[in-house]
Amino acid sequence: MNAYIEEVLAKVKQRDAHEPEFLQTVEEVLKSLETVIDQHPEYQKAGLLERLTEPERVIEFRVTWTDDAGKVHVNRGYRVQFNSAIGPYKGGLRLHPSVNLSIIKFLGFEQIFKNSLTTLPIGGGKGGSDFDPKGKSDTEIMRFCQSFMTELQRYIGPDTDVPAGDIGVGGREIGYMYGQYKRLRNEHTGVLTGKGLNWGGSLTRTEATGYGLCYLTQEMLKCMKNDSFAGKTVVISGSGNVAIYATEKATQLGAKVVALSDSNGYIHDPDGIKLDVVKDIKEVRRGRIKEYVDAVPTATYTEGCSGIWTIPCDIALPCATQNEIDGASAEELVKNGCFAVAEGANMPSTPEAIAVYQRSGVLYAPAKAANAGGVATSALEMSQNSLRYSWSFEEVDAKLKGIMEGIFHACYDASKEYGEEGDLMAGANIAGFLKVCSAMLDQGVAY
Ligand code: NDP
Ligand code: 2IT
Repeated sequence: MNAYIEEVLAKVKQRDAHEPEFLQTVEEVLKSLETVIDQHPEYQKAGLLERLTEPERVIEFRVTWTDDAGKVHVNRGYRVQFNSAIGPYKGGLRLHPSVNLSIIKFLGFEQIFKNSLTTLPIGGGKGGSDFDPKGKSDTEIMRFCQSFMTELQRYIGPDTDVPAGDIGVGGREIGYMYGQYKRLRNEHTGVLTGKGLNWGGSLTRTEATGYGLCYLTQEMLKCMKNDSFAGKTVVISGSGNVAIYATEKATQLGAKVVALSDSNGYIHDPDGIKLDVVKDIKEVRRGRIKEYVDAVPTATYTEGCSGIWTIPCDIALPCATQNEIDGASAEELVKNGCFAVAEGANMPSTPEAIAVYQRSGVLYAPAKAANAGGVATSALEMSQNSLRYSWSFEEVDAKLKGIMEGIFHACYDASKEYGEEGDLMAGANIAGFLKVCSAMLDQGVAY
């Protein structure tokens, strides 16, 4: 390995030894940059890799809130402002009991390169809390969000840092947080994205990550295999925002989606998922995916998550969470005929799973390229807020499609230019990295 990369990796592993998810993504990205680093000695001179792997700012804070019975709870809140070279920090907020600094740093690090790939002027950040929204009443969610924002508002702003949704944060939570920001700051600005359509939100933002995932996948299938979604069987994990709109677009493009999941188990509907049933369960009633079989008795429900990857499919779209496909699940997918994997979730494939895809010639669209449609549309929401204007659904959708096709080609071209033609993981890392590096070099170092 290149000596500079080796040295930086060793330093990060020593300094952040207790952050396995962060180390996983840093290792993946740095290892794919070997040729670039060899060709650009000026990066080492400017300490670029050391600077890139250390967040500009990490904010950790107490979030105190009261439940409906009057009991006081304390959670931990985070915002990692990772890199502002190309624009204000931008990235989602995750509310899930598993949230810790390692997870927020891995998501923030990925976000730097993803946001760079969108071609829009946004830096990388991420935040969240170990608060568990499951089983909480609306008023408990509201009090938590208000308390979280009471502290977070000190550090964010429309030109500084613009959070959005991620796992556990959708329109309801963004609304409560926005209301509190406005109350405290007396400002109606684009400080959050994913807002409601009546108060500054963008059409297509709700659909954007899932739709964008399918637009990029469709372009990959067309350009690398002269193929398309039409007539394909698709397995999608998760049943949240990304999974639902990936199902909708894949179906519109002629595929049959046969499985969805949540953290308890998965449903298999060989006739094709009825999305109106899923939307009613998940978006209206906030229920569990197993309720699908009550409405569609010909479908089956199985407890446990990883079994979903044993269902035969042509295309797999993991849209739940990190490390949900391990080496063994990847082997299962390949054995059953899967020829393309595109990641809606962030880092859903373990390094062992990625090695299986690469060994088996599976087309692989990595998360930072494939799921960039959400944040790209967030950046379009910021533009509309600055303009005090709003574009139609069709206008935003067309921009999203153009951006996703452009991301595929930027990744493909970079993979070719740096001697790894068709390796979209290397291409995404390289293309994302080069733009951030050039911005960092332009802006100098603080002495
Ligand atoms: P949601 O909260 O809407 O849905 C998350 C889904 O994933 C749920 O079905 C949930 O099941 C499941 N899930 C979450 N954690 C786990 C876990 N530990 N094990 C198994 N299943 C789990 O989130 P999103 O759809 O917004 O996010 C899904 C993924 O997409 C995440 O990786 C996120 O980072 C990524 N992403 C999201 C974007 C967005 O715009 N929202 C943009 C780009 C990426 P359950 O209900 O049981 O928890
Ligand atoms: O992982 C992601 O890109 C997101 N959760 C969306 C971030 C955003 O700012 O829209």
